[in-house]
Amino acid sequence: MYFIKNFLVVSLAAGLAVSASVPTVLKRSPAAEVENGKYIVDRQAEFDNYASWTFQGNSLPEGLYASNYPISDGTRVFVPENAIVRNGYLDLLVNGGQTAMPYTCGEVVTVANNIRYASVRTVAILTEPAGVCNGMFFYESDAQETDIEWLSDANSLSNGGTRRLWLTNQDANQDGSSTSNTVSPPADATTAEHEYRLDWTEGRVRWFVDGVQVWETTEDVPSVPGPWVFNNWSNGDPGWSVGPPAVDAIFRIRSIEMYYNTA
Ligand SMILES: [Ca+2]
Repeated sequence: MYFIKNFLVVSLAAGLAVSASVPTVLKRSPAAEVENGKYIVDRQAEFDNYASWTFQGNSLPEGLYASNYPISDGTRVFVPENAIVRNGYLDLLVNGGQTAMPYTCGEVVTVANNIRYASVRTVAILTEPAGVCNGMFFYESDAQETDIEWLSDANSLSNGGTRRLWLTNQDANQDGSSTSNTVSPPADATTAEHEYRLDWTEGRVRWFVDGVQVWETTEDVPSVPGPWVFNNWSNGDPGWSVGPPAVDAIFRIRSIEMYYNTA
């Protein structure tokens, strides 16, 4: 990637007198193949439905809605005003400089609330300011969840000094432990768009970054239907999100593609 990108820059500089901008070399998952009305992903998963969201204008596209509810522990509240469509992005905002709980946060959820198995690809710029958790995940309950999360504070006790992308299945089998792994994010994850993908199929979850599989597991895989959620939040917990952020902290989503089945 690094080599290719720089080769391209050199080529453009040498070959073109005027270049308005240097195109970024994108690495994205291939689209599903369509066969007999089914969407086939990687020749191993089959889905009936496809949804694609981009963010033009100033309102949320059909199929997504903004959350408006407080978390029961009183630490934070999701407000529609913090799910902002502007400049071609969905900006999920945690306001900077908050001093009193509940901290205001932003979240959108799929109108489809009966998703069971999906390949979801989110192109986004993760949050730079410390003190939030960016989430892209399936959620039915605290025991039926598979997720991708970004903790923007390196000093979160979970991060332990190095910011990482968290990949987790919550404790579906109720043995007292979730199933989790971390990977290094792209080096420019907080300034450039990258694709974060989760493929949830029966008995297996696979995670991808920029079209490359980074992990998979067959442990604690959820099995019930529910919605997909995209959020940005802080509750001040030093063990996880830390925060709240000193300045406005924005999770910027460029697009979402979802191949999915319902149940
Ligand atoms: Ca478990």
